Amino acid sequence: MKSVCLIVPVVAVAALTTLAAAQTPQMGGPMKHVMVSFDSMSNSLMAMVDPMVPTPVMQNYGDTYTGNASVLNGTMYNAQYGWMVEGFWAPPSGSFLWIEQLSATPGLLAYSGGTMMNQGTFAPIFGTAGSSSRIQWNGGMLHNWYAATTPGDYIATYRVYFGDASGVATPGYMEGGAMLNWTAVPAPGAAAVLGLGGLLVMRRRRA
Ligand SMILES: [Cu+2]
Repeated sequence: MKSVCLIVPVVAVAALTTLAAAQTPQMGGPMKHVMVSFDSMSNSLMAMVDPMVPTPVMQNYGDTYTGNASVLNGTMYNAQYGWMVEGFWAPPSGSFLWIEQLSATPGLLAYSGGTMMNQGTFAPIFGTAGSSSRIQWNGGMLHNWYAATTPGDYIATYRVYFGDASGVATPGYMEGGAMLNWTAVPAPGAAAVLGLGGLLVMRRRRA
C-alpha cells in the first residue's frame, strides 16, 4: 500500500463546483419530531420533542445551492426538527395553529421548510432578517431550516398556540412549549480547499 498525492488543475476544481451547484440541501440526520397534541379535557396544547434522536448537528457540506435554497450557502445548517400533529383534532372554530419563537441564541437563522419531498420556500422566519417571530402552521409535517455561521451550541424556545388570523391568542386555551437545540460544527478542511489554487487529492493504490 502506498499513498500518491497529486495536484488537480484549477479546471477540475471549476468542474467540481459546477457539480456541487446541482445539489439540494440535506436534512442532516434522522427526523427529530416535535409532536404537538391537544387535550380537549383541559383545552391544552402540548409539544413533545422526540428524545430518541440525538442533538442535531448543523454542518456545512461545502455545497452551493441555487434558487431560494441559496440562503444556506456558506452556513452550517440542519432541518432534522419537524413539527407534527399527533392525534385527530383541529383548532377551535375561527382559530389557527401558530408557532412563535420566544428566544434564540444570537446568530441562529431560520428559514421556512417543508418535508423532504417539498423543501419549502426558504423564506426567513422566526425573526431572521427582520421577519415575524411567529408563523401560522397548517399542521402538516414541517421541517424548517436552521443555520448558523459561527460554530457552537444553539438553543431556541417556542410556544405553539391557537390564535386568530393575525396570531392573537384565542382565549381559554393553554399553549404548548418546546425547546430545540443544535450544535454547529465547521466542516474540517472545507474552507481550506477553497483557499487553494488547486485541489489536493489523496489516492491509495495497491502496490
Ligand atoms: Cu418529519
